[in-house]
Amino acid sequence: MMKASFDIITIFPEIFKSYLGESILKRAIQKGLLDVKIHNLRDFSQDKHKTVDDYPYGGGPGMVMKIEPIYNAIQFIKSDGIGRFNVLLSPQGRIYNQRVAESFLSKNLRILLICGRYEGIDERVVEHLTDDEISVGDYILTGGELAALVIIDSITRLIPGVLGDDESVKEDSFTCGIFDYPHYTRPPEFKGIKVPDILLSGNHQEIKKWRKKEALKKTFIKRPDLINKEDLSLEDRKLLEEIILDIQR
Ligand code: 4FV
Repeated sequence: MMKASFDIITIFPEIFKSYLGESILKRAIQKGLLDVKIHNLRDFSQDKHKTVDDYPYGGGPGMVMKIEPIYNAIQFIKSDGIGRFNVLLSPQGRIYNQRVAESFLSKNLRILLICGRYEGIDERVVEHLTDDEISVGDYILTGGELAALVIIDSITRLIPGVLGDDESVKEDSFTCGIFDYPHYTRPPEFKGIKVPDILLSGNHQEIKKWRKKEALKKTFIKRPDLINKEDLSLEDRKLLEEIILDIQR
């Protein structure tokens, strides 16, 4: 049985309890498909004030996360003899996407997520205690905890048995390199806006074709950078040419 396992180093363990205590991730934990151990970094500080940050050498604004508590936390976590893949969440990391999520899952790694806070983290953590540095986007958060939840969520949902219907993953946006097809549900008409007739036709072959074309069209319009023509089948390349002609009309 495939399982996602994470250790999290954070100074705000409570942040994780609500998100992991609801819905799909809660059920994944109950089913034994997800395991998350949360470690409060302050428990690994050696001074009586539980200090985890300090002033930056060389001056400058803000505080810097100290290396010793992080080192102590990693040593404690690894003392169970199970190897960890240490991931630092940082805006300077490689950009996280579906491919990275799939790659982490395929390697069946027990991932240790280090959540930064403050102005930054002692560079020696990056250089000597980190196997990978990941950014969830080119913007600055107040802490790495949200980034850690993004990684946990996006990897866990790929595990068979986590989502109600495992077919969903196969049709996800990005899984096939292009966006998912448009979705509709009742009512068939809302304030004069109708659901596309094809979806009410019951003609599953035509519906499949329509969905493929719409997915390709949406991707071409919104994120043409995601389309790599070399990866498209001959049929899809023809479909794309049809779409481009339709748009140009
Ligand atoms: C971030 C990101 C991020 C930087 C200062 C936490 C913050 C604070 N993490 N992807 N973008 N982290 O902005 O992962 O330490």
